[in-house]
Amino acid sequence: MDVKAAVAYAAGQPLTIETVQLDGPQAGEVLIEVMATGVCHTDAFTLSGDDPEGEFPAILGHEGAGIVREVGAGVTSLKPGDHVIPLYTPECRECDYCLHPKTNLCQAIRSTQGQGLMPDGTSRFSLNGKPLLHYMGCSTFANFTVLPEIALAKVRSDAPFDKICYIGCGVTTGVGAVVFDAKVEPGSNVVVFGLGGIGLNVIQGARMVGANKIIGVDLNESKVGMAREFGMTDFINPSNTEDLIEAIQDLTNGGADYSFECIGNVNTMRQALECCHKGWGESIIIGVAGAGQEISTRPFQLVTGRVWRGTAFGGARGRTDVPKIVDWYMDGKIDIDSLITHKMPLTDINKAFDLMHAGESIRSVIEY
Ligand code: NAD
Ligand code: AHE
Ligand code: ZN
Repeated sequence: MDVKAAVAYAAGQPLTIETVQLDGPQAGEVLIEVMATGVCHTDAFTLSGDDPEGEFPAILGHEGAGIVREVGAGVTSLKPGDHVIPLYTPECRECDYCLHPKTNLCQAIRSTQGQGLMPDGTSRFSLNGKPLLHYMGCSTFANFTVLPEIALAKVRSDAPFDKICYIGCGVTTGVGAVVFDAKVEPGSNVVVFGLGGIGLNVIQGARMVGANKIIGVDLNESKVGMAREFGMTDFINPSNTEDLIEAIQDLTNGGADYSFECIGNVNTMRQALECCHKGWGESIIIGVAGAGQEISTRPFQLVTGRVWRGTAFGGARGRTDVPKIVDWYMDGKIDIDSLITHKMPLTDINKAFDLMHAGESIRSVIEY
């Protein structure tokens, strides 16, 4: 079938709106109509050329919501009409990773997904007979896409697509990092580096679990108002602060119980570790850093009890946890609406990237 898509032809180039061809679902696969998709910083990261796995031409986008239109042979858990959220971290419930209690990183289809291909090693998308690559197993910058059954969370049908698409990445990553990975205890002091689409969700996750101080760190002061509405108690702009670590230690009686790096900068990753409390503070890396970049610190920081770790998709097991997060939204436990600062049609998708780079948006959502 013909579908509308924003094609990334090469790193550093704007996306091009095209009519491309999409093959139907093969065995174990599902065709969905994408109703809405968010634009995440990771899409911009891959488009910039910094992603070691970034291959072109590809159809980017990994933060969508849609409706099942057709299922391939052997699909049992979904049927046409079901509402779904695509999962870049699938949940097969059978691999060693899914069966291990300490990770959400299902590896059932990870190698082909990283190459921009479906599990059988081919692409469903093409243009003029030449294949186009999938992205993060989702490719939501197209109004129809095909995914494996294990990479779709079935969600309630009364939830609005233009809001719950954000649960496909940013909301789950931020809130989940607090709830599923760090397991932040009530009364903890939390520091959040980066008050963008991820950091604000960390803040609302920290508020939800009853954190004490929630300290935001950002260079862009225009983020402060929204961050306070989401639960930030204190703000530090590093460009006005002589010693950031000392400022955080002063606010937290010696250091953070938990810090979250939501920028993707290896220097702030180091600061996020070193602002943690001696003996027990844990720093969780969420931000994605470019090819070739490395983190460093004095090993003494870890010897003296600080813990450095990371999280993907907030530690959520998608088919199990994403429907619950949709319920949290529908029950008013988390706010998504205020974070969606811009909406636009697919034809304007490059504006979403411009707004993100200018620091003017939290989330832009494309509605098909
Ligand atoms: P964003 O652009 O919305 O937010 C980034 C924020 O960081 C902005 O407010 C910006 O002003 C601030 N910032 C930039 N440089 C800074 C600095 N040196 N010091 C202080 N603040 C600074 O991006 P986002 O969508 O929130 O994504 C954040 C990061 O998380 C990205 O690297 C993205 O790729 C990554 N991410 C990771 C996962 C995961 O599963 N691990 C999921 C989604 C996104
Ligand atoms: N492909 C990159 C890394 C990109 C990355 O870290 N992706 C995160 C999700 S970001 C969502 O916005 C992730 O889930 N990683 C785990 C995984 O298995 O991809 C690289 O460096 O190669
Ligand atoms: Zn993302």
